[in-house]
Amino acid sequence: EIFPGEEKAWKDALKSNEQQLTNDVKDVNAQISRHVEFTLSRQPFNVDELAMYQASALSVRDKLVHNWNKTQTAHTEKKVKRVYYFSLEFLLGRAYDNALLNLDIKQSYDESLKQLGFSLEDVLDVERDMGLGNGGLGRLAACYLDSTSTCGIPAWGYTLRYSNGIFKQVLSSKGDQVEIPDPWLESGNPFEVPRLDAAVEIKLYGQASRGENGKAGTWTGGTDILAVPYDIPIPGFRATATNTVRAWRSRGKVSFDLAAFNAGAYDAAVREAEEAETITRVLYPSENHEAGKTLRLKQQYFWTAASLHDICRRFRKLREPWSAFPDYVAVQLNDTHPTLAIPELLRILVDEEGQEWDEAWSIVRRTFFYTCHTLMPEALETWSVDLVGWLLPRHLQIIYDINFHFLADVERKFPGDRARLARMSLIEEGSPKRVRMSHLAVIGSHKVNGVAELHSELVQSQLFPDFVEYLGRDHFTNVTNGITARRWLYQCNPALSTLITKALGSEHWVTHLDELKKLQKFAKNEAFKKEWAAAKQVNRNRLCDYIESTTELKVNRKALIDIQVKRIHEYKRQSLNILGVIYRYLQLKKMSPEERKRVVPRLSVFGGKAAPGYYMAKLTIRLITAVSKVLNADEEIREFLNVAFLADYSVSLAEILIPASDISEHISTAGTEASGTSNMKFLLNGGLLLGTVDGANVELGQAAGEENCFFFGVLEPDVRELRLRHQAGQAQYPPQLLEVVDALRSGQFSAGEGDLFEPLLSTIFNGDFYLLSDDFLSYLEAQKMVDAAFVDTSSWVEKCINTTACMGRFSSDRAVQQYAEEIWNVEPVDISQ
Ligand code: B1N
Repeated sequence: EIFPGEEKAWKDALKSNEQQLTNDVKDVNAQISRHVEFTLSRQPFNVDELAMYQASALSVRDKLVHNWNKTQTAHTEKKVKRVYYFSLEFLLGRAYDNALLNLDIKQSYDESLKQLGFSLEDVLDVERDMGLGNGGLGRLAACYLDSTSTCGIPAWGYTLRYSNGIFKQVLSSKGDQVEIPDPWLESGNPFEVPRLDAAVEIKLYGQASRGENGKAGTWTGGTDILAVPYDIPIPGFRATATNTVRAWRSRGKVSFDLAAFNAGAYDAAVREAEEAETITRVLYPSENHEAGKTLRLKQQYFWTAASLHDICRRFRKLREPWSAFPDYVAVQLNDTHPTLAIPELLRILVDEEGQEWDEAWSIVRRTFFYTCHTLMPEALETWSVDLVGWLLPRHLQIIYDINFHFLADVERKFPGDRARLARMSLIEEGSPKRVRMSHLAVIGSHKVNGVAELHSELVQSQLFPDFVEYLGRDHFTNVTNGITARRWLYQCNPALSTLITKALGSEHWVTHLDELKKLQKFAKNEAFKKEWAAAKQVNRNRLCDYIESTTELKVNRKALIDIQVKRIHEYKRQSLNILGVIYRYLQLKKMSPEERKRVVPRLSVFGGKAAPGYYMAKLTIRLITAVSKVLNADEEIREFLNVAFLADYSVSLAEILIPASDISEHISTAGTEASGTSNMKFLLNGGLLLGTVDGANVELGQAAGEENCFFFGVLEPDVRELRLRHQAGQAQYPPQLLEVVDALRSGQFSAGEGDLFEPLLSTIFNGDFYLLSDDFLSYLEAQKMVDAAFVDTSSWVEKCINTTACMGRFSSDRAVQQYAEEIWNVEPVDISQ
């Protein structure tokens, strides 16, 4: 039975709801005012910008919900295979503008808000970013969900609903990073729907027992915590298909302990509930670095267990045998963070569903897929065996059992190779013993992929060579990352999008990014080039306005805009960039006013957060802000060279920065940046690349043509040798670098405090692990080429057009379709209107 009660009554009522969703301005006015009056319970005189944001966003949500219900009904009726993207981070940014554009109702809302006395632009600006991520890994998850909806692939994102997302970054008067909490839910979130009825209980601690020879074990006692799902709709572009990000919130199971409460111990009564809620209180603010905190492991289990519970409940409704589970379910593990899903699904199958071990293990291995996002040793997760055993006693037994079977099999294939067994074991021997999550993810998955061609090669040769031998090459593959052109061109860059649409004759390119290729034939068209440059100037002005309104800087609007925005990390080498800026400054100081006039003016923009405990990253921010202050105070120089450090880099700020760049810097030490994704965004928006031969830069260069990029630096195969040379004290330091170091040591950039930056400089002279000294000269050389190329405006614009034209491959639509075909075996579904 679909309808309780009278079918006709339901159908008439639903029909009338649907009729109320029209997009004429008059109807939109009515929809918004209904939310003002009934949802917010306010009157027109009492509507401020926040209230207008809430009411109008809720009216947009109504339209999303309508498509959402249709999508879920179609998926259920057609019994389709779904993909579940498990990611501890979803860096969604803002939802409102994106929804307006995807639903093609922005004009109606613009006009409606005008009539109701508001500016849409200001109302859009009220929305807080959903900052549920640190950087590239979390934003990638957001782009992928966008693409699954647009491409009609049935998908769910599973994550945690942190009540505090990534911290807000402000700068102290000295120019140091200060972290401020981000209670983004303070004034509610109109784009989420709580599903209190779908809450599940998650156990921690307790006692476990193994079953007899591979039969069901038990897990009893412990503490039960409630996981409550909050759903966020992810609309496709001009499509009905609307997928879901389901974010779990932890709650105490009983709101307080009645016995303790009656005994007058109020604080004790609420403590347990408080502790439960702590699990989703905050996002861990480090990227590419694992702190190994107990709360983080609790987060990982809480999230994966709740998500699997949900998936299994959905599967049971199909009344299919468990052997069919992988025909309906593909789970993508976004890095090793959700690896506990592997022993958890085994536990469900063996302990709760009575499956035999071998059958259960086979189901698990056909269900999971693992994406590796890094090579950095400090980012590879291991958890102490004692901690896992204390928090998840049954899972530790299961991990040991997996390891037992696994090592026996390795021994069969490579008899007598004890060193190999030790290298491959799921358990790292030592005190304490530790569980290697990446090994568990590799053997518990059907396929393992890296995120760019170079990275996927290194995953096989550096990280998992033993596993390539054991499992075969086919177990490993590459899917180069991608970005959504909806947010990262259509939405963030209206000036350029309008021009592209005009040139190509339609908006078809927004969902078929390969069509940008057709821009090539305009690359020599003078009128088109003029319009292209004008669009860029609109975006440069927007950024300059932003800089002048948020900092004390006065900027030269004709300057070449050079941007490096990403997490602050030694391997990303913001320090190389700022040392290069200092070198440029020192040269400018030596020039006569006449000579200076021949120099291409430069505005260097930095942005990015440092993990709160990462000393060297924070010192790098201090160095950048210190240089900025000196340059801005230097009246002789500042029109030729200025530096801006923009506080609180975020998705929304990226939307202003990315369209404005002339060049952007992606200058990691070769072999350290897995892919990078902002590199793709900058090039898509008609900026050129200044980069090392690393991550996706390699493929971007192949696509755009090397003549349109500025590459420099040592190559990955040479890195090991160079590091050894540094360790042996045989390194050479170029005089240009020493000149910069001397200036820093003189205190010129630190009010006479000559040793302020010494810890940073000393890394260069002690091992220089990230090879700054080896790359400094070629970096300066590349910057010289940039200046030379920029002088020839006409050929510069041509390079930009040709670059944008070649970015089709870097669409996240291509990436998710590749995952769907080559990895998940999931097909797109047509959601009829
Ligand atoms: O993932 C991005 C890549 O484009 C970047 O190159 C890569 O650095 C980034 C632990 C990470 N790798 N690992 C992380 C994030 C949070 C955390 O707690 C590791 N982030 C990346 C998308 O593939």
